[in-house]
Amino acid sequence: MTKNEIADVLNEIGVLLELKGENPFKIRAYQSGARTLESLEDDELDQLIAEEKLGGVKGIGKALVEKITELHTTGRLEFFEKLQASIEPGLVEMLDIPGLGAKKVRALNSMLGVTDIVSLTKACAENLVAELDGFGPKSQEKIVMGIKNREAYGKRHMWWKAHEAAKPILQGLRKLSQVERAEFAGSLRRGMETIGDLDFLVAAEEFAPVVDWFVKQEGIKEVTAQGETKASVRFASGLQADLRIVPADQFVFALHHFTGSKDHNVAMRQRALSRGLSLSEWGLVPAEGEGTAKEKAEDKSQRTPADSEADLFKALGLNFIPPELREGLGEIEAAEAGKLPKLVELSDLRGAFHNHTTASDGRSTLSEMTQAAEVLGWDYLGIADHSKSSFQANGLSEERLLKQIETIHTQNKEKRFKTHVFAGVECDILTDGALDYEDELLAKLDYVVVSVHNAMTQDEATMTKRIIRAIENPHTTMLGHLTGRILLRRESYKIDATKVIDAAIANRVIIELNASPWRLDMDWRHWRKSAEKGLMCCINPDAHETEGLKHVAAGINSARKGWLNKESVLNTLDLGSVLNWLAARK
Ligand code: DGT
Ligand code: CA
Ligand code: CA
Ligand code: ZN
Repeated sequence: MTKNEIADVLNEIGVLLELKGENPFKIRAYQSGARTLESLEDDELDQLIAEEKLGGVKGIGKALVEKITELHTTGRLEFFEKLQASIEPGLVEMLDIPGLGAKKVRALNSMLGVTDIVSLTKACAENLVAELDGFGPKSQEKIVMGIKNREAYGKRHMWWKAHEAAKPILQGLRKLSQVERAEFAGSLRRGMETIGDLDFLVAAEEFAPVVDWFVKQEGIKEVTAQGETKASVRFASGLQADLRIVPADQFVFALHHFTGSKDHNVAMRQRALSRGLSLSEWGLVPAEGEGTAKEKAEDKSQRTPADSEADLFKALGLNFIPPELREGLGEIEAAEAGKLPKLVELSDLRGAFHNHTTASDGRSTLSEMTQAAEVLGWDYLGIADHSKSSFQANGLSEERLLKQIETIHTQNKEKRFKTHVFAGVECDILTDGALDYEDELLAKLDYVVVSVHNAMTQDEATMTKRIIRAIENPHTTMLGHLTGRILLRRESYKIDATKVIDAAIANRVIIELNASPWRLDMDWRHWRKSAEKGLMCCINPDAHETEGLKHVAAGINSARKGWLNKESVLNTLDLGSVLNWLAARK
């Protein structure tokens, strides 16, 4: 196990011990042990364990040495497994409700005998939580809302997680000897930020073995439908998946149909009809004449041949429309006029600007992050740790920030990595719109990301004014996560997005597309119009560890859905051009 995976286990042990009402000192030992581990380098940990020197590290006691060593060498920990087994799963599930930490769950359990979300719902309905010490009517209301949201949100899944679950299934399908072609379809293929269910489309010579293979996938809890040409399953994670199998000559039409969206399909069918054609999942055939669309499509002499979706679009007088644009938002008109954008691609990115390190709440060190960026082939990496007011995220004091700037300059000068590091900060926008550091310090940085992290319940006018004031600060380079939303978990703060976007354009401030799969903020629905008005984008992973840098791929999905070409995205520029761009702003 890597140091961060081990730290995850230690943190989880802390939570479980808290649920059990263990001694706070013991709990804190696990939490601080986790933090100490994160601040090490992976090979440093290897070495400390090999030389049996882990006990000498401040913050890691004897009990932790044994547990960390066990996890590091075997990838398992008996103590942890026993602890997990000793706790009611219903209590752990309650931690999912926003605002409920281990301490509160324990209190609800010991004072009201609540053991799961069902009994918690009942206790709230009986007004018992409102009357409880340390809770009250407001927190009861928040819990009730949290449970409701959880049900609504529970029906959808983040694209990143859905994609990770779907990838091996697609690979497996493609390996089956009966399978000629296999693709994702639906919202997964269109790169939506959240996914209702996974859709797989297969062209095969023989269907039954494909269905049989599909319903036996690891983690399936229930096969909800199984037929000759399709199957639907539900995984233990709650994710559902549909499989459809068609003969090879229907594949392109079925792929287009099941990729959707519904609005796009409706508009495409209308376009076909206006040309005397009928478009369906079975094929493109003359609208006139005897028989159903399906029957006509089975007749080779009637159907339009298509080997690829490009052929299908061409048959309707259209340029190829990438799946991300198929939302029924004018893509057909643009394809007809030859005005589709050349969409930005993952391989266009040369770096990214909003990333954290262990200096604040990140879990990888500066050199680990730089090395990971180098492995990705990035020319540059921007470090933007939290500012001092974000104390919960270990935000940097002036002294610590100055020291970090110096470390970065030294690292660049010594050319330890091929990747150049920009010294920045994610500076809190204070409640009145002022920034969290003095101008003199901000001027020492290569760039400044400004973000809202507190007082998120301000009314729309106050929040809008607050953010615009921050945008007008001459040191501000870009605005972080415009709305603060956490997908399927927390709504946006109230904000007049159009006013903020216009202020950003007027002040030549970039708005980031925060590519964290939990955020994807600013939302793709705003980008097309904003970029047309001159807004510049930067696709930022907001990485808190090396793996997080890869999240730019989720940001690329949203950028493409927002019709962005590479000219609108700062981090497609090479190092020299970025330096020029930043210099021109100053
Ligand atoms: P999701 O799963 O809610 O994230 O969204 P999708 O787009 O993946 O929707 P899904 O899985 O229900 O269906 C996949 C595609 O199949 C959908 O985007 C378009 C097509 N489709 C499904 N049902 C209908 C329908 O009733 N009418 C039309 N025009 N298309 C449909
Ligand atoms: Ca779907
Ligand atoms: Ca579906
Ligand atoms: Zn932030």
